[in-house]
Amino acid sequence: MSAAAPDVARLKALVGEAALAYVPPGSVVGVGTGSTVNAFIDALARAKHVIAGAVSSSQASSERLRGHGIPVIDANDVETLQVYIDGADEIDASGCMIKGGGAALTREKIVADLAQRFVCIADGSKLVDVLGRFPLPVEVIPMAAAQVARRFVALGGRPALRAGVVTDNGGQILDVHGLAITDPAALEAEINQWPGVVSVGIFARNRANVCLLGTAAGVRTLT
Ligand code: ABF
Repeated sequence: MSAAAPDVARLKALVGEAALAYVPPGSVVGVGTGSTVNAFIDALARAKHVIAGAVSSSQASSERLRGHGIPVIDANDVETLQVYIDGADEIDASGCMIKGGGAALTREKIVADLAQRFVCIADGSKLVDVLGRFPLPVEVIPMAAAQVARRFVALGGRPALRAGVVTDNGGQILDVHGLAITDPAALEAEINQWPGVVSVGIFARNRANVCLLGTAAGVRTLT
């Protein structure tokens, strides 16, 4: 009898709770987006008296924070954050990630850039050897979507416009299938130069410093 597949929701709650240990008392916390981050926000709500507020990476996270009575602070009103807590679609052993499944990658990069420490929280299924099994999200200016898609085809990718999605910034998302991202930093730097790209969902230049992985055996910490 194989062991029962771990309940993913329980794993997300586990790492959401574990992330509290990385939040300095009295600090303003950088908060990402997604269902694992939602578990962190819910855990944070039980400790909200020890933080000064949060800088959020999406309207969805802002609404959840406010719903718990946690002040949401404008990114322009802070000079730095001690910690940024966010999920990922994929993460490798060096902390490089693919992010953007939740279409919030641009603001996630903005808030992560403010932080001194990036703590990624994820269930164990997100850990991969090579990034790219998850289709790479790229936020584009709508008028550039077709040209950016052609550039990905030239790289061997299979881009698809994410139907019915307009980001918090008014952009569109291309999801690029079929890439084996063996040099995340180089590919991130290359794609960032393409006209019309707002941001690419490779987090290598600013990768996770710590990763809390939820597994059936408990929380596995990668640094
Ligand atoms: C967010 O976390 C996104 O960048 C990424 O897509 C998402 C992962 O979502 P979940 O935690 O729901 O798997 O930061």
